[in-house]
Amino acid sequence: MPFTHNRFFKNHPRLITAAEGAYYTLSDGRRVFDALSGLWCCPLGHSPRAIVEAVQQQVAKLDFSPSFQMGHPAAFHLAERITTLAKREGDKVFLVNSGSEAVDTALKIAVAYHRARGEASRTRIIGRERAYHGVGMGGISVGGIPANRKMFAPLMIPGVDHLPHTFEPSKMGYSRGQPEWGLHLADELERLVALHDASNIAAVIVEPMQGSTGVIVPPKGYLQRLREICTRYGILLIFDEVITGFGRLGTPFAADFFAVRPDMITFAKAVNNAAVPLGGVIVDQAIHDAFMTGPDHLIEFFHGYTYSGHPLAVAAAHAALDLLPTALPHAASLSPVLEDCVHSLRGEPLVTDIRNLGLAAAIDVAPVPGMPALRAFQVFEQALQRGLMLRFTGETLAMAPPFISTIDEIKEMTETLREALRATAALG
Ligand code: PXG
Repeated sequence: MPFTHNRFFKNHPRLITAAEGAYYTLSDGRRVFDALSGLWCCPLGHSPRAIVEAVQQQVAKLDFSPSFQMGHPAAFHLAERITTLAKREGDKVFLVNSGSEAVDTALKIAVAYHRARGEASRTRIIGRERAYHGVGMGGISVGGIPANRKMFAPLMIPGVDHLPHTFEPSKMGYSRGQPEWGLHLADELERLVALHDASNIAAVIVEPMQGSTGVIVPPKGYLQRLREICTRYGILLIFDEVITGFGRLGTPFAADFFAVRPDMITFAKAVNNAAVPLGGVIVDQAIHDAFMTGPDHLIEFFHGYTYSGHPLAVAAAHAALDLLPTALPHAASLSPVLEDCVHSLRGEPLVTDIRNLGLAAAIDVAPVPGMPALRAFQVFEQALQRGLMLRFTGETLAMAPPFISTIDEIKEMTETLREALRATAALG
């Protein structure tokens, strides 16, 4: 099983049998609130009728269509809708099937772009500590989660550096929204440029808000500073928006929220509410155009997947994009509710930090001495028993409720978490 304690799971199986709206049904019949929208996947709630019908109709009409040297109209239309939503008319979209594929695709585009322009020495990629960019060879190389890297060290791509992460609890504890402290950490990019010379650096990739590692919110001005430095040295800036894309911060993309224009945006998950696997990369028009050289009967970019632009995934995305204009303002209006709710947990037993941005929040708990990662797991178990499915990772509990949640559901989620924290503390 992916990222799972397999032996524990076999002895304590937790099986989901159905889902509707903001709730899962477990195999014992209990309904639980889906506090992480799947794995940040289903902001529109589970099985919205319009998405179900779109996929049903599509499988009957065109179940699969090859995307090598052929195409289907809905995929091109989707690319246009996505670039319009991102206010990036003229940009291009490369469709894939997951966030990991989107990241590896973006890294390949970055290196190939510089080469196509005659700057073949620009090969180094800069990621960030604590980053999660999926599990492809590129993604783990630029990623910064030690456990995801250490077993695979010999397989990683060469020439990767990491910026420091921006989480410093002593400077930003219990911050609401963006922390005031930490802008200077963006200047570490200047040091890497000085060390390697810009002529050797292809791209910087960051999650605008770090998700998987526990909702690390960028300091004020940090992403703008990264943009300035990248622009100054001709380095491409890639935002990995697999979690933030399609509304999680209350804007279509995090790029809108922070008013920063990256050169590429990777996305997946919420693009089609995860009904069928789909991901992609938004690529600046100028990057695309740099590939368009040579005889026009030849392939310009030797990359792609059998299922790129799969008709079912594309149909689900069109239906999801139809629903987004209503869901997005609701998500934005729930953000302050979530902020107030989660910060009301300050002072509860075990809690060491709370942070939030958009419709996402995280709570850190004090570790069980000598047993890393056990405490959050205990809280997760206590919450699950009480009808709430959180996400736990390390000493962090994360929440990213569906956009369709009600204010009462956000409040109830918080109170259940409060009970779970108290019950966990009582375990000793
Ligand atoms: N980039 C980012 C920023 C992600 O968050 C990926 C790439 C990889 O996507 P795929 O589709 O290949 O899994 C992700 C995935 C969590 C959690 O608990 C987050 C992810 C996946 C599973 C759990 O935060 N993000």
